[in-house]
Amino acid sequence: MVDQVTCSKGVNNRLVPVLPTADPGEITVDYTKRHAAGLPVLHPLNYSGGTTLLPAMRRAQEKQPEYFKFTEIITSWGPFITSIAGIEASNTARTYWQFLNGTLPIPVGVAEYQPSDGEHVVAKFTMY
Ligand code: B12
Repeated sequence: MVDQVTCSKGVNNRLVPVLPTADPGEITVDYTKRHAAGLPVLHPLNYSGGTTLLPAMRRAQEKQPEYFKFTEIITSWGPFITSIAGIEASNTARTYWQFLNGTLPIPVGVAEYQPSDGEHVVAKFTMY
């Protein structure tokens, strides 16, 4: 049962519901490697039972919103991360948050990607 539904700004500023997911894994967020444009490193921990990256990110945000914050929109491919730590992707500046396993871009979105135990997922603010 869902007791709280938060909303984020979707395409054309429509509000889209962001449903909490049960039993997420744990991640810690390390901002020490962050450069001027922002480069958080997410350290997934305790991955089990089919948990993907997004529920763990939501859980980290719920626990410490002053430390880790992100926004997402729903697209035809699913949830797309539009900002981390207040740093927003921009179509005009052609910037986005890219997700990598070490140095390799992950092949699917954060809602589908399941890191392995101890994997360092890097969220890198970059250009396309
Ligand atoms: C252009 C593009 C991008 C651009 C979009 C920017 C823009 N304003 O155009 C950028 C470079 C930002 C991008 C990023 C990513 N992308 Co991309 N992208 C595409 C591409 C080539 C075309 C999408 C498009 O324009 N569709 C047409 C428009 C009209 O439809 P739309 O639904 O409105 O398009 C939006 C969504 O597609 C969204 N989007 C783009 N990529 C992704 C990925 C995910 C997971 C989600 C949820 C949304 C999303 O951005 C579009 C513009 O707003 C597709 C491949 C394809 N041919 O479809 C891959 C594709 C969708 N992307 C993919 C991936 C994996 C990613 C990343 C996760 C890569 C990464 N390692 O970080 C990131 C998203 C990270 C995040 N922040 O959540 C995969 C998804 C595979 C899957 N099964 O989930 C695809 C299919 C490419 C591939 N074959 O690997 N992408």
